[in-house]
Amino acid sequence: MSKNSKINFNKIELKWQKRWEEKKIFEVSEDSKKEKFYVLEMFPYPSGSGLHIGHVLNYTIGDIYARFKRMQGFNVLHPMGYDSLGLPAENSAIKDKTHPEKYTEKSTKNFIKQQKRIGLSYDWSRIVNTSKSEYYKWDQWIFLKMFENGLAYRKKASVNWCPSCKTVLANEQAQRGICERCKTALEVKHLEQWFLKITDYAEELLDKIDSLDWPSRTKAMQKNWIGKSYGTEIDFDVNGEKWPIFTTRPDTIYGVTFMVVSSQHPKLFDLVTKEQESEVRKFLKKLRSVSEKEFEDREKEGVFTGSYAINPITEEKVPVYTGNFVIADYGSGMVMAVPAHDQRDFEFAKKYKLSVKAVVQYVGEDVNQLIKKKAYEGNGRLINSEEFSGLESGKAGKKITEYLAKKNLGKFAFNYKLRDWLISRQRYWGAPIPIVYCEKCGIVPVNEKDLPINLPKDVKFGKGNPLLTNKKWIKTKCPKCKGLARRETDTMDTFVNSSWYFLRYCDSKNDKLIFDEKKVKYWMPIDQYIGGAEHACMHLIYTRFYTKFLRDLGLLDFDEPVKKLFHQGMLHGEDGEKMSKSKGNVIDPIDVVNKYSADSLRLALMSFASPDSDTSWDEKVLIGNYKFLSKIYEKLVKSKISKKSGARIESKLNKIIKEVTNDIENFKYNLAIIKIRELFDYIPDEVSKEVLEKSLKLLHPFCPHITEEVWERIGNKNFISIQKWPVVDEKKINLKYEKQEEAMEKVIADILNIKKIVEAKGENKEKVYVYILPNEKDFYNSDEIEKKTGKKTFVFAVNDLKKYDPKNISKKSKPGKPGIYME
Ligand code: ANZ
Ligand code: ZN
Repeated sequence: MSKNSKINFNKIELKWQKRWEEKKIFEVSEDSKKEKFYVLEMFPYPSGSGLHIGHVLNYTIGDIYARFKRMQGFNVLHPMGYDSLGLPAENSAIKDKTHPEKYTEKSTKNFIKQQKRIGLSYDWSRIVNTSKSEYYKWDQWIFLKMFENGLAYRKKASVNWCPSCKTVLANEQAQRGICERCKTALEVKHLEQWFLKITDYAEELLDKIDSLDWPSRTKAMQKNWIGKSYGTEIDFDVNGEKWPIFTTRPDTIYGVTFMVVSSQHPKLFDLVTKEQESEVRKFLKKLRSVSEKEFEDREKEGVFTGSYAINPITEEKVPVYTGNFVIADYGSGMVMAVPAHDQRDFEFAKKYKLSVKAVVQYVGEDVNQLIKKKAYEGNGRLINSEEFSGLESGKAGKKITEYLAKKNLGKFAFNYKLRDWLISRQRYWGAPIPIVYCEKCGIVPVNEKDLPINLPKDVKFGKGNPLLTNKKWIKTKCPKCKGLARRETDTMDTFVNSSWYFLRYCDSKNDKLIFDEKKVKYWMPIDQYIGGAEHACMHLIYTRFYTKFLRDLGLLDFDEPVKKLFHQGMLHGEDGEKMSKSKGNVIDPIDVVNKYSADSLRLALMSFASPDSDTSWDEKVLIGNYKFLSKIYEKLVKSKISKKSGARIESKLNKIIKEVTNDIENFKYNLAIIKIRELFDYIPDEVSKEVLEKSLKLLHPFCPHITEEVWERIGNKNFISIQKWPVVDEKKINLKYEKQEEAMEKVIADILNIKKIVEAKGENKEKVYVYILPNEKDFYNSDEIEKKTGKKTFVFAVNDLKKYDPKNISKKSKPGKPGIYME
């Protein structure tokens, strides 16, 4: 707090936070007479270290929007919750030697306290907490519904297995083939895992993207993630078995010189001959598990399987290799390699001395020269392709496909990159998968009435999945035959929880149903969702998948959960670097609140830059905003209330109401703040209550506490938080005033410039003469120029016969640019 300030912001802020809470003014219920508006910020994982500045940025952006919409008369749903299941909580708890439940309870409490301290206008009665069984019961319920509909299934999958932790890791926890926790090299294992069949919705997920009012980059990323590609499926014969091979370049079929099957393919060993077996095994052992993204970067390696494939069009026999760059579950997991026209195949061929045969001619240069160095991946006219030679690539591809189709050896096909969602985790802190294994009946879903399957409290952490050590919990009865059965010990990926939490907010306390359909119908879809761009793919695709599934169950009457989406920018440290403890540039929001105020912090965060751009923390901006708030607080509580306001302030106020309304609507908060500050600077000491109140309302979404306080001090009983947003009165906007102001600003700037030049020459001039065109007479006011420049000022019209103009400067006056003379 600055030394000479007498304002106790902390006291004011705590007072209003308490009153908002006592009067429950942000709690809402369905009201058919009022239009609803659902504002949502992505809910946090409550870590033990409390709110960081990125959280506060996210919540403040949302809170300003929620307050704005509320004042505009909407019935605003603005809820908050905690994504408290998951691996980070489990790991932190292990590190702190506590139970994940204790750890998350404590962290959540702290989060709530800190969020309240920022002045966020949440309906706190609707809190959702994913680690409570009241919540994850419904995760399990959705799983059962998906199981019933064939959308949850078990299948063998190649997974990242840590031999030391004895668990499967998600790709994110398995960077570069090393376990994130114990740094052991990972193995690839084929294990039975649970999947959700998101691919059933691939087409709709792709199709509806264009209709969303979302940032275009995010939409492009989702399209890419789903990744529909069109091509041809060509049947190759391998050991008498048909392998449909997916290719986007059927025009290159005459250039196939070998095949590569994924080294993670479940049917790999069907292809490996006795002679090659030990070499293949040696190769597999050497391979480390990597996430799919890293496929692109690493060296292409492989080994001969011993088998050959027959090209259906040339009837040529080509060797089948197994390689590390082919994805097991894309297409058929085997590629026809065309090293002359595919760079990956080219590198592989060079390494293993396989032949390269050009079949597409480059325009201009000889393709055979070109492919000495690298593959030619472009289009061109076909060569070495029998009857198809001479055709252009695109046309040739079509012709070749049609030819194969006629002979029943191939067909047009498409593929999605999108894979089914692997949701099983061999970890404790997640929702147990509601399945039991019975020796007689096999895989049996738990009965709906037996939900929730609670996580047992009594478990041992350390090695492997802690659920495996609780023998009492594992032992259960088969729901079908009542015989002895064993519980599934896998838990669900945490992304399951965040895929539908926004629906639960609409009816968070319902203990009979996942939610009341009527309530969800009233509040959904989310009108404005706010969160980080890093969630563009997984979270934001899963929410769309869950919505479509629940719609198909008949529970929802809309297709898309999020109408509008906004991504906040990244806030860096004052040095422009990413905030991190090691760099010592971390800003703790609660420190800032204690030292300055929540209102100053909120205003500063929105002043640095447009909320969607990356920016850096700036202490000077914070202090500037703090001083501004101190100044206006003192000015406003002391201001004299007059009956009427002048036309000038009315004009300015209405112009700014119009602009700020627009700016907030479009998240141009930084621009809105500049205008609001200008308005407050302009407010005279004596002002009408109406002007004062409207100005306060404009500032309110940004600085809710200080505006409540002034609102009360000028004699209002009710909260400013629930007042009506000011509406522009266009009639009162007088553009002449704006022009005048602009003209004055310009002439003052010109005078100050001349003054500088004159002083630089060591001269000193006391008087200023300004010569203006007669029709601009009202624009210039000598008193004000004098006040701002400190020079005695005389303003003359150029046609004034009595003007003082020894140097004939008035001749130079132009519209908007008066002549200036100093002496
Ligand atoms: C022959 C060929 C020749 C290809 C050529 C490309 C260029 P998209 O769908 O855009 O990713 N492919 C097929 N299955 C694969 C798998 N399981 N793992 C890795 N790569 C696979 O690209 C499809 C192309 O990727 C296919 O077209 C195939 O290589 C390869 F000059 O077939 B192409
Ligand atoms: Zn049974």
